[in-house]
Amino acid sequence: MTTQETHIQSPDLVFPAGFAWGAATSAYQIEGAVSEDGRGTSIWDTFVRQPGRVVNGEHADVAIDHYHRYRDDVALMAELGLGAYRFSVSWPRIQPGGGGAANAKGVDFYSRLVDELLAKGIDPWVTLYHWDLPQALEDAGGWPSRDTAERFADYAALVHDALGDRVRNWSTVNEPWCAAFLGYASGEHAPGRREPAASLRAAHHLLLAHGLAVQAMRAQRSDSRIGGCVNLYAISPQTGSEADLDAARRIDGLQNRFFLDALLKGEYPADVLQDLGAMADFARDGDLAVISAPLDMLLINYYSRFTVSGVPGGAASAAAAPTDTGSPWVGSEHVSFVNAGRPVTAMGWEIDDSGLHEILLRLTREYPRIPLVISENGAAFDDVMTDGAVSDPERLAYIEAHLRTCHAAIEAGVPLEGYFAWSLMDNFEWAWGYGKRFGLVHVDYETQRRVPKESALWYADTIRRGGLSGPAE
Ligand code: IFM
Repeated sequence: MTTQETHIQSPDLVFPAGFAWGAATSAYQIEGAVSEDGRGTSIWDTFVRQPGRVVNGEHADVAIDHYHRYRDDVALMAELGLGAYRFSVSWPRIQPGGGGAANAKGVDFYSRLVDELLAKGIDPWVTLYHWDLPQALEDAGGWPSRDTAERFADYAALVHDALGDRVRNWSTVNEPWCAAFLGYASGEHAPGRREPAASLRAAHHLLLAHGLAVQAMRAQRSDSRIGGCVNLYAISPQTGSEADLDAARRIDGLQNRFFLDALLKGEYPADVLQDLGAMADFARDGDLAVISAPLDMLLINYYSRFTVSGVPGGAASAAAAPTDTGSPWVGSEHVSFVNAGRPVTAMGWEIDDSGLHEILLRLTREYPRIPLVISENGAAFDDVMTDGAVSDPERLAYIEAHLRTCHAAIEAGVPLEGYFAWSLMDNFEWAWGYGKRFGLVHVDYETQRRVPKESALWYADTIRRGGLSGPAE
């Protein structure tokens, strides 16, 4: 691998010492080996086999074979100079049937991965749930069932017990919004259900699962740093009209405040509960106290801004628009998503780093102060391999712009402690299959060959220098 070592200069925009420079992945998207070493079936194994669920009927039985290639992958991370690597543990590898004792071989895989990372000086950041619910738990009701939250706490304790001696940084549930509303309202993700009231119960139980897991892990040891992980969007009304402002309030309510207020304030937003009416029957006394137990950090996944209109049928932007299978924004059927004309990624997501700035400042203004980490940020583009190399200036520019924004936010007093690019390597992009490439590292899905893209080399250089060149935003 060639790096740009010869061009190293002191950066103009220096990040604080100790800033975590990382990249992220998740188990189902990269591991493959779905039937090995006692792994059970997850809802994604089931979902991908249902006709029409995933583009081209693709699945992740092999994915990018990380389960077998993890040593090489860690060596690649070390070559890139990553300080931290965020990965998720597959629940059905640890508890194949969703309960009971840990599957020793499943635990052993993550234990070896952690050791390999530590041996290379890379800090392992573990996510406990990135959407691969054991199918047995879905069969018993899935996330709309309260029992799933209790089961999650047992699972979290097993993983934390096995790895807590070597892993300091933990997050519980990745993007509960997606797991609840794409999984149970629009049906775009596993398990593919389209039941609005159930999706709200799922959202609450995912948050409760987070809180119960935090309790269980804290009872085991006090030196773990534990965070919740939310996917936040900047939301703009298309105009200042009352209808558009109300649309923005609704989408901000379900996308951002529902999760932030529960985690950081111990309450659900009153206006959202009012919008939901009779469907807002999911919480029991005491749940919100469990959900809002103090955290060591908040992990934020940021990709884009939504511009919304209160006029139904406005010009919908391809990616942001609810699909024809139902709206993931439960109870917001009078909202339309508007293409604001910004450049878009291959997902059709508008590129807007100012949205990240807005979110970071809003968090420090409207919520109790807590260390923040960007746990995912990145972009899919239609990469082309030419003469064994991938030039991806759009991805590089995307990441650079968002890192500049991170720096500006830190300068403005935001306690931002790390940045994880999504994703380390090209992988299985859920219902989109393999067609959407988010990786810093290109993967040839036929040969499994990994080749760092230009953005990866640039990121490696940035990490080595500890910052960026050029004027602050
Ligand atoms: O690939 C996903 C990831 O699993 C969760 N956050 C968004 C990414 C891009 O869609």
